[in-house]
Amino acid sequence: MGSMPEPIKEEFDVLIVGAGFGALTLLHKLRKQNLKVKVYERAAASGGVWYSNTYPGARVDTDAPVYQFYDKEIWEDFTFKERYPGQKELQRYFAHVESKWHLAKDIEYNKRVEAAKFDESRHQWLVECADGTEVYTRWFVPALGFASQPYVPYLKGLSDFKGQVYHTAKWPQWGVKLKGKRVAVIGTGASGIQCIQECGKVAEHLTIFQRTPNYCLPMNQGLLNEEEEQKKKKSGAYQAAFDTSYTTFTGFTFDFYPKNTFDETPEEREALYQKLLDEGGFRIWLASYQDMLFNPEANKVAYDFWRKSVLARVKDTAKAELLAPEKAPHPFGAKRPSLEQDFYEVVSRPNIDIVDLNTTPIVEITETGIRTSADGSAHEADVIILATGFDAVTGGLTSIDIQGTDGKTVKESWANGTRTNFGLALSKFPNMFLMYGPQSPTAFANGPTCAQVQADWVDKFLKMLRKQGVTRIEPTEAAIDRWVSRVTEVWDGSLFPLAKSWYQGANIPGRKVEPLNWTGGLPPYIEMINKSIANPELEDWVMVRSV
Ligand code: N01
Repeated sequence: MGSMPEPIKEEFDVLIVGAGFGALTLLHKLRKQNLKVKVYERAAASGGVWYSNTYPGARVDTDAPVYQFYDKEIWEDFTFKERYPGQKELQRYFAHVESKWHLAKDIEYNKRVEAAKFDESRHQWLVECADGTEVYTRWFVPALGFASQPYVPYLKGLSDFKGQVYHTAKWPQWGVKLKGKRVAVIGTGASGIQCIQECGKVAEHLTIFQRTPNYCLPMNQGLLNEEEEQKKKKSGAYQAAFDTSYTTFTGFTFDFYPKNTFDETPEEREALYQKLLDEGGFRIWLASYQDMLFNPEANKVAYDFWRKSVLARVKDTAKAELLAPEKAPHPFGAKRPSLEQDFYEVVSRPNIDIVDLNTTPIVEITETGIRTSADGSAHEADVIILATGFDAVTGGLTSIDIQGTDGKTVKESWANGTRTNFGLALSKFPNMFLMYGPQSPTAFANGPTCAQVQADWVDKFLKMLRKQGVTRIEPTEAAIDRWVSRVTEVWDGSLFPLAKSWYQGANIPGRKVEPLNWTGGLPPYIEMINKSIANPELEDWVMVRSV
């Protein structure tokens, strides 16, 4: 008997991996081009980070109205209840988007892409999923976000711990009871701060294991009134905010203050800082003096102001010195600050301890808690929360076995450094476009603004390529060299390299430290990516037209 014929594989024009902001807007746009588009999402619902990060207190750090899609069909009848919406509301929002744009029929959930290989004879990618599915697609779009690969550091004895252990990004959908428990939180990034702020209110005892203090900023949370918001929508205020977001450095509605720190008197500075702090959110970081992230002296003035505001709230001097040390551990804003509501009041409670891992590092996890170098016995805990972050920006992509035309995976290709053209495409990986990936504005831009910019670009580019009969395209090495140099040059001119942050992969032991984001601002980025495809010869690209 002959062998069974291979089953015929399904073919798509475009396969998008992940169902977050980038993927959904791209799916919606590309379907209008009559393309056969599919989204594969490993989780059970859309939302990306807003599906997986269900830890207590998870909420977005962008204030209304720009943390959403700018399509009127979506915003006209959905109004967020809070100025900074929480994770549950964002999940509801994603359900609203799916239903309005009728997306569900083109998304497969619980579908994990494991590998992809470019087939030169077909100019298509062969994509394999964990469930054994194999499909062909002409265009392949990993839209994995920058925080899809949780990072757990090596902690001796972790598997011996008899209590419960959770990473913030792998929190059970059904929740975890923390009330009355002894809780230990390792890590004080954005996830740790939000989690501590909530669980500190219910836990019997909370121990915070801090390596680097987070320069938390007041959120100035508030409820949104449906009637008021409707009025704003009708008056054009929403549309104006969306339009503004494309013109600012970071895709928010505010921009850097167009003066240098020492152009103003100490009194004027104090007044500006206070105003920005009172308005809340990232303003004191991203709407402050334009030299704050470039000039160390200017930065120190900003740090000292911030520190004073924290000391006024934390009366315990030992805790205050750990949370806002006299000597700044890194420049103000060179690591991502977290937004807080009452974090400093919560950590001031007597049932909360802060362990400084710089003076007393973790030695091991025992069956009942965490032992540091200073302890005879461990810090007893019922629950350990790992708020230890992500193999950020590149980790999602390098964890998939995506093989280029030279036989190397993305991970192997980037062993000596990340290389992309505009954070959108790679050499030797034809017909592959990234959304919200490395070397694009990603972590330095409001998420939805960046995602919509890049989805517009992919949409426009594919329209043009299809019109010209292009079936295979990849950026030139020269274009990539230029972009990597540009990304590095802009980064090196700032104070960002001085912080050991995930912005440059410094949080992963052994990882090459390099700028992972474009820090030159959204407007020039938009201009550059559009210019690179405006030229009919497409000199940044190598392409093949099929007859
Ligand atoms: O991760 P992080 P995150 N021993 O990498 C510590 C976005 N986000 O999940 O700073 C002890 O920032 C580490 O210490 P250090 C946002 O863009 C957004 O909190 O390296 N500690 C750090 O304190 C954010 O920036 C939102 O010294 C260890 C922490 O773990 C990004 O995601 C909410 C350690 C990790 O912090 C990542 O945030 C949440 C070790 N071995 C996240 N290893 C909102 O919009 C690491 N740490 C609200």
